[in-house]
Amino acid sequence: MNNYEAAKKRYQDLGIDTEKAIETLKDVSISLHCWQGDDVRGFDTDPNKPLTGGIQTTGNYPGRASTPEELMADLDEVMKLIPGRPKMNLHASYAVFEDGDWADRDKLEPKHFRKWVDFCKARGLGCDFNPTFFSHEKCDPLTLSSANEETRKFWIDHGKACIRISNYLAEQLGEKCVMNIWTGDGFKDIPGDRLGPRERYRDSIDQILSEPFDFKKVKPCVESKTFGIGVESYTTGSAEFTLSYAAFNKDKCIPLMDNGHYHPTEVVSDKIPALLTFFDEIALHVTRPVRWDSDHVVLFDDETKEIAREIVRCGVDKVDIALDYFDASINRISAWVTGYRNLQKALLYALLQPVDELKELQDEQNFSKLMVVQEELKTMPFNDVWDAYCESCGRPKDGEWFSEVERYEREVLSKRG
Ligand code: RNT
Ligand code: ZN
Repeated sequence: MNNYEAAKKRYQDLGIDTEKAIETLKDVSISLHCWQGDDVRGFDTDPNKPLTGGIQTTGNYPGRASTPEELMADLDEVMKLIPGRPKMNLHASYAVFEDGDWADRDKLEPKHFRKWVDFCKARGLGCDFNPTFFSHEKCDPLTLSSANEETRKFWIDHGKACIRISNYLAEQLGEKCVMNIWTGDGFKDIPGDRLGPRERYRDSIDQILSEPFDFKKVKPCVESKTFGIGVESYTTGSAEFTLSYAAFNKDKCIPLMDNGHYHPTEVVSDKIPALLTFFDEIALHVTRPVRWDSDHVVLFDDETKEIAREIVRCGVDKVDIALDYFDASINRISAWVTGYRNLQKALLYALLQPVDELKELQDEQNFSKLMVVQEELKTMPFNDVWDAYCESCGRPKDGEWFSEVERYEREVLSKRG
């Protein structure tokens, strides 16, 4: 008996079907965030301008992608090394302007994403989308909640353009497009008016969502946040604001939770079933907040496992899963691959839990056995099932992929200027 057969038997004894877990996971799509490859700079404005909106990348590791071609090549390298069903996740700032056909964000058109559609089509990928409400001269610093009507209109027009682009992506690729509305709108210091910006933000989202779209194909979401660097005192799109917006607009919008966007002892794992009590579908950004919203690479850690357990227990089809982190201090391909594999690992780990038994133990108030069973699951031969999963996806197992990242760094990344 090989290792996998032995592991399969051990899980079978607990009533768990490893083959079924493997097959289920192959069909769970996870959005791969293009912005890990170039430190969230994009291609539509000067790449050396500062990042605004309270997000930060730190580190100066060589090899950052600085053209669409480089970013696409890097994504191909990543996809060789990750099992599962990736979906692209683009920001509007990654528009590709062919023949010098530059357009500002309020004038973006589907054609500026034709290159990405070709890229996705050739690889059988769906694509999610994000309007980019940051790192632009029209951030004053507010966007959708700005008191300047001209500024606000510019950003509303950007949002509407992005609905049209999301529609195009969904139609061209035959897969739903999750379009996430996040702004870094907020203030560094104590505001003089907290309500006004929120009323304007609400009206702006209303206007964006008045652009026609088919809610089965395009899934606009609103992402909340507590604070960002430079935006420490007030965030227009707070948790209560965005959640209320989504709850009052269930026919055209869903809530998005980023697990870096809450107070440090709050956990998103617990919020998943809380929201799914009221919403049919929610979206997630999975990241690793180290003491704050630092956007470190996702690890196979306790909270990631717990998030995955809730996704699996509540229903994988109810959660749109995306990665959202950016580390510029290590090899970016390695950062992408490590986080993607870890989230897959956490989902497989969750699919190998005796869900019904745990629920029964809890309902019978057998908390002693509930603890023992959950603890003993931790030393099951999970690694052998993970290996089998990677193999059946035709992707390298742990221990087999990093040398390829080193080769790519030597031959490709280190040659970039
Ligand atoms: C920022 C939000 C947002 C961004 C991306 C680039 O705090 O998490 O989702 O990270 O849109
Ligand atoms: Zn996010």
